[in-house]
Amino acid sequence: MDRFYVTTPIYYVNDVPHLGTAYTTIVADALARFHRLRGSQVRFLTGTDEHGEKIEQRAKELGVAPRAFVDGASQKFREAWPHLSCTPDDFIRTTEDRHVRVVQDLWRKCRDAGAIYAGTYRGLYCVGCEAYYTEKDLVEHEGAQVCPIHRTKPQVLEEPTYFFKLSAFQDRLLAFYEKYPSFVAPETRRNEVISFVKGGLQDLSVSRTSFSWGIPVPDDDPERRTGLGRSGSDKAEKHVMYVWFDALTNYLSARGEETSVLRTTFWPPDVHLVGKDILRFHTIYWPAFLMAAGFPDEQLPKKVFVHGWLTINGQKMSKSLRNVVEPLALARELGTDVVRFYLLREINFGQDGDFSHAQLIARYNAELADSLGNLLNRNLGLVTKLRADQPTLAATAKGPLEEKLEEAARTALAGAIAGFVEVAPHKAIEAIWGLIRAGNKYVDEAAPWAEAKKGENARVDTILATTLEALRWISVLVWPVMPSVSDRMRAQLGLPALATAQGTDALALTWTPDRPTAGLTVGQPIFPKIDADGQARIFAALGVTTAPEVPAEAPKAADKKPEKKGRAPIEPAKELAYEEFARVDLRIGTVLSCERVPKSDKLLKVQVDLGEEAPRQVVAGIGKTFAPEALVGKQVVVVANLAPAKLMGLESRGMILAVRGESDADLALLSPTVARAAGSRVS
Ligand code: ME8
Repeated sequence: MDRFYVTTPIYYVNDVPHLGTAYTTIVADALARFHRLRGSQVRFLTGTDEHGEKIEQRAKELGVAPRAFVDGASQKFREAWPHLSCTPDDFIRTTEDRHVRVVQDLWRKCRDAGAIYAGTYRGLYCVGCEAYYTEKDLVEHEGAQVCPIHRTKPQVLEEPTYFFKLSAFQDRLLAFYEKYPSFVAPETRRNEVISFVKGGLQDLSVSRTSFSWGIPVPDDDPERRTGLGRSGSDKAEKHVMYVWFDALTNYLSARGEETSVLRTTFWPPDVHLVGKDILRFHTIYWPAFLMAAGFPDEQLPKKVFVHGWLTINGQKMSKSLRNVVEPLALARELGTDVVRFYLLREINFGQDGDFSHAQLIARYNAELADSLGNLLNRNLGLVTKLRADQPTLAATAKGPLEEKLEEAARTALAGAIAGFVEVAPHKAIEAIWGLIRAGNKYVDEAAPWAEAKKGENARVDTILATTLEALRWISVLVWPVMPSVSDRMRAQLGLPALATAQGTDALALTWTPDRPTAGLTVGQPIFPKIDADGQARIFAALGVTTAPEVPAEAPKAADKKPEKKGRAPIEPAKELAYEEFARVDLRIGTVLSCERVPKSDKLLKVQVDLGEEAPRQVVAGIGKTFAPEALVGKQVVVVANLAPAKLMGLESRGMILAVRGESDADLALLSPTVARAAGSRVS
């Protein structure tokens, strides 16, 4: 039987669960649910990282003993995740005995293999990152050299330490990345890691003596230490482990004791999900520790999937902004599943993404209320209206429309499976929504109300049964992302809630459009539309200001240039449903050649490569700003499905997007910030 072991980072308890940590946990939960749905044996692990200087400092600030502090703080994480429908199989704490034992055992194995030696560390340390830095890692900020993440000056450390011989693993790590190309994903992160390792690895300080809140280094007999090389008093120092040696081992210690079944079943991990901030720890240190302890390559974790960074309404997450997108408050206002859906849908997993309240409401209305909710309510309504008196609805009068919908269902199923397997939940959702869109289109085209008028009852039954079948499939497909929505849909469809069972693949769906009507209930719409008042209420409850918040770097009001007189306020355009926007085919084009249109000072005839067989000719009114030769080789954004038009007798097939300044002679072109293949979709 297949098994699947997925992990999140274990979160530092000096913070509370927030949108960033919720994001990784929700993705892990959706993956775990997908694999459970397929009947695999699944282990989903999360937990808390409770040792280290940062935590010790935080407890001190609060005036409590570290132990009492971590107990309370860890509990907040444990309690938060079920409120987001995240159901980990285990929650590990690094202060638990089961963990401490395994970490010390791993240390002994590394030490006995000669990979740990005693010495003195002289260098820089950022407590915020719990990471060592060299001068060249730092960045300039307000005249000082600071940590690139926390913008604080690192500590200068000089203390006796045990080193891990990371430098000795450089070649084996490179060979490992070569042999297992999928170990680091996405590809760009893999390249980043390889080039970092190729640049040379320094031995890593893996113990600290200047604080005590950590796992004691085992067998740390001062008399046995050699090479610590400082005064006799140092020999009495107690070494605790570097917090990352301790923390990374959680993935191993959660497997339990030698005798535990988990131990054999759930190793190696299938996917470690991590944010890009902790890429190196997971892709360099972690496999190196395991290698040192004697793990063969095939027993190392299979994949570290590195995701991007979330911003909030376009701004970096900060403590004050976090309150506004406190995940549990969002879930209370909008529903847990809506928050899960939005995060998984909106962000291309792996890339940076933005959490925007306005976009959340827009997606909710377009994709949940208008698409999924509409398909369900409309069809149950039609059954009640047209054929409630029938005990069963059977698809006996099938035609090409039914075939098309069945095909769309199969495509959605395959796409959803592929998306989850490749750790791309956004692709899985896109595939599922392909079926939802097809379902709505099908009902419009098949028009059961018109068939009913004609007395074509066999057609009416066929249409209703076919749509109900599509809804049944959808209720299964959405479960990993929206488990409660799936339950509610199924209750209205007269189907039992999904129960996962090991060895039973609930995604082995068969298309059987043949349904009893008993049990079908038109319930409350599961996604009532949110109108402007509703949005205002939600925003008020969450403390979201509708006006964009002033970014920290923005000039203060007094420094601002006075507004130009007579400048009209920006009129908000009429709201556009996402579905409508999605019909605009925006593509990246590369300008191959360009010339002026005779007798026009404004028009340019541009040949653009859109990744098609032949270049497209676009006639663009940008000639007052740009000389033709200046555009060759530039990448632009093209509306590719604009109906062809004739301008001064020349055919134009598309439109190049530009932003107007003061006049037609002051245009700016839109262009990707990094080169993209011609024809890439803009979305
Ligand atoms: O690093 N966007 O814990 P941590 C996306 N204890 N994800 C975010 C995010 C954001 N703005 N902010 C946080 C630690 N995350 C260590 C891990 S593992 C052996 C030890 C998520 O509490 C993301 O997954 O700082 C990131 O890697 C993690 O939270 C960091 O959590």
